[in-house]
Amino acid sequence: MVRVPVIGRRSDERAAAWLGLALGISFGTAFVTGLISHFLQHPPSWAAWPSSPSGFYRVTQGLHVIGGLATIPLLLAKLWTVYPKLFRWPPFRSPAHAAERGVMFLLVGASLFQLATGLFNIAYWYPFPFFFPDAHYWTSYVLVGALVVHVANEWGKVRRTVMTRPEDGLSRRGLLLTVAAAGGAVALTTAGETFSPLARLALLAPRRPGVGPQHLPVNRTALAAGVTPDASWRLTVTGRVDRTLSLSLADLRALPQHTVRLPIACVEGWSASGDWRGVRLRDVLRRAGVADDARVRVESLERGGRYRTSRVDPPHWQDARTLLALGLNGEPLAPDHGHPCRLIAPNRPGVMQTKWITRLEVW
Ligand code: HEM
Ligand SMILES: Nc1nc2c(c(=O)[nH]1)N[C@H]1C(S)=C(S)[C@@H](COP(=O)(O)O)O[C@H]1N2
Ligand SMILES: [Mo]
Repeated sequence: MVRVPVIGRRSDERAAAWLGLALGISFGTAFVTGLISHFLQHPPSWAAWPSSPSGFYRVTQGLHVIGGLATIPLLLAKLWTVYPKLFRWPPFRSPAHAAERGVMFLLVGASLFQLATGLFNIAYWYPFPFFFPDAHYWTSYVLVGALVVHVANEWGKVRRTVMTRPEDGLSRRGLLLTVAAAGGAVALTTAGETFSPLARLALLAPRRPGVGPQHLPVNRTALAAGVTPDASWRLTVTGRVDRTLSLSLADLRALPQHTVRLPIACVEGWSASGDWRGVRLRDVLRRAGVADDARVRVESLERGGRYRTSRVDPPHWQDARTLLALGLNGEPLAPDHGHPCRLIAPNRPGVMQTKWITRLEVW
């Protein structure tokens, strides 16, 4: 018979309890920030998000991705301290024990799945056959459901641990310090993807502020999107309007121009600010004569692609900072940033800052 290694040493249990507490806080934060990201992109039809504070999504999604990455060492350490329990024999002693283990397997599986798919996604590696956001979204409910049951079961142990002094604190402290240092190192070498003072340390970040055409990263280039705008380009405004508009680039340039400093805040956690120059979206919509409660769909020249359109609700199109940008950082917009015309609005995920706009459909 295979002997299971001795487990349940007090120091291991204490380490597992502290790690569990940290993981609970981190997963809770990831769940909340993840849901914010989901509902910013898919608001219910009766709701609209505010456009302020302008950097809100930049912070929540930065926290989501950087916090999630920093959690990987914690999860690995937690599994290391408890793994003999996962393979204990017999697998079930009673129906209650079977249920408890079922929850454990869901919890471990969902945790590994979330951290692994999240990591692959921001690394632009898609080895899985499913659509990442859908799988990641639904698994987060499984994870949090299992987590709530697990915490209810283990809460007594955690409280005892946190409230009492260790008998053999040294080995536990060593493990916890190592894990904290590893998590901190991950955070420090990725946080610069959104927090520019740390940009030079962002060795592990796939995108960095300041790196790219016009000092801004690009996710999808004009070439990749198959977009080649020419002189015949026009912006049309149609739908629930008093007057249909068809504007050339020269027409747009003849309207009042404004400059705003706003970030692109990608769902993948990176973000970078630019000085955008262009026409206020509300100025164009008012010219067409739209109602105050109007909603707008902006449409790109891009033929396919998931992000060729996005919805703009009243709080965003009425905001003076929301531009149809024609320029960036003192130059005309580069093709990769959406020339001739792209949307830039405060508090909005990067995927909704539509590039190469050619049509505004009002309803
Ligand atoms: C290494 C850790 C993680 C990374 C790198 C990561 C990364 C990401 C990314 C890149 C997105 C944006 C998806 C998109 O809209 O294209 C996202 C969304 C999301 N994440 Fe995570 N994540 C991690 C961990 C977690 C965890 C632990 C949870 C749950 C407890 C979670 C829940 C969510 C939810 C609910 C969304 C919204 C999905 C949607 O828009 O439908 N994530 N995550
Ligand atoms: N038409 C179109 N617009 C788009 C995209 C796209 O694929 N197609 N990508 C979006 C994403 S994911 C991001 S993060 C921002 C990036 O803007 P940038 O390339 O100017 O930095 O553009 C958004 N606008
Ligand atoms: Mo993005």
